[in-house]
Amino acid sequence: MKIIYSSDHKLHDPEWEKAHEKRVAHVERPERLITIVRALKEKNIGRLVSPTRFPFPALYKVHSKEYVAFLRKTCASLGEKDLVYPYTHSFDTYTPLRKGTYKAAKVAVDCALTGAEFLLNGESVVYSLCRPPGHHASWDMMGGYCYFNNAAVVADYLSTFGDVAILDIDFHHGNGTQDIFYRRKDVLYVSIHADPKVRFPYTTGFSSESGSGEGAGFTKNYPLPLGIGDTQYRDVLVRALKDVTVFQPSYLIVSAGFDTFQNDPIGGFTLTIPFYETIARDITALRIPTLIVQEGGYAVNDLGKIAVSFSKGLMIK
Ligand code: SP5
Ligand code: ZN
Repeated sequence: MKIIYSSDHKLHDPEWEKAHEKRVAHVERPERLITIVRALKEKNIGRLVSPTRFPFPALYKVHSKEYVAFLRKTCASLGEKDLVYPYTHSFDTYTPLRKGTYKAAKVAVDCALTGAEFLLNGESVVYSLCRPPGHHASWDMMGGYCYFNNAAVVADYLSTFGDVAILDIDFHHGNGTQDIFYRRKDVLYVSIHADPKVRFPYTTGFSSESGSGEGAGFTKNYPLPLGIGDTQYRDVLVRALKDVTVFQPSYLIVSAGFDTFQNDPIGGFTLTIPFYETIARDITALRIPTLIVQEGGYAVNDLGKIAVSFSKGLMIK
């Protein structure tokens, strides 16, 4: 299995976030991917491949030119130590800009697109280690630690070759991805996440949101109460995978967040490490060419083991 990775993600280090006007340590740190890559190497899992640089048109299908330019210019104006929360194009106080944020976010998109290119060339499963994550970013808004929506860019790109399903298993609802495809019938969005009444992003991800216009019926939301464990999660996963099967996509993109893990510092489900192998096996059993796009997951001490467990499930023939 090819694993797409660039150390350029380290250019983005949010360091702290604002919580009730106080600075608290940020959980979306470079250590997340560093520890995942170290664990995969130690266990000899997959083959690391560097991303190639893609031209901008694919990005402009999902994000406005004005937004992309805003990110580029704002980051370029910053000094090494600066950390700013912009007043426009941002919907929370968790998603700061540093000097290197724009470059890291662009490379994360390139990681996803490079993975897609391998699918088009006949690979069955590819794992793109994207960071910063993407599924909360919409047309012209950053938020939820996300700047460019890696999964959405790649879904739109692949949709020119056939129908695409996105399965979002991050702990949080992917409001950005949902928004981008809400009116489309050629990209199915299916998400399993924590009840938005009690967890970020709070305003989207309810089961009543199911798409609109031509896209009616092509968005599916499965919000779950806090505390859910492996067994209950699997029941819902099987239902979500049924939705994917019925849609018969040419390509499947998985927005894979590991913040569903029992010890995640900002999560609230109780999934165990071995269960990630089961999730991956259930996904690959569909036999659809699949791109895994890394989203969240903040239990830095366990992320390596989780990624190893998940990857083992991906590689079962
Ligand atoms: C991609 C992804 O998983 N984004 C998650 C965004 C959730 N942000 C809201 C959580 C804010 C909680 N801040 C807690 C600080 C703990 N030190
Ligand atoms: Zn998340």
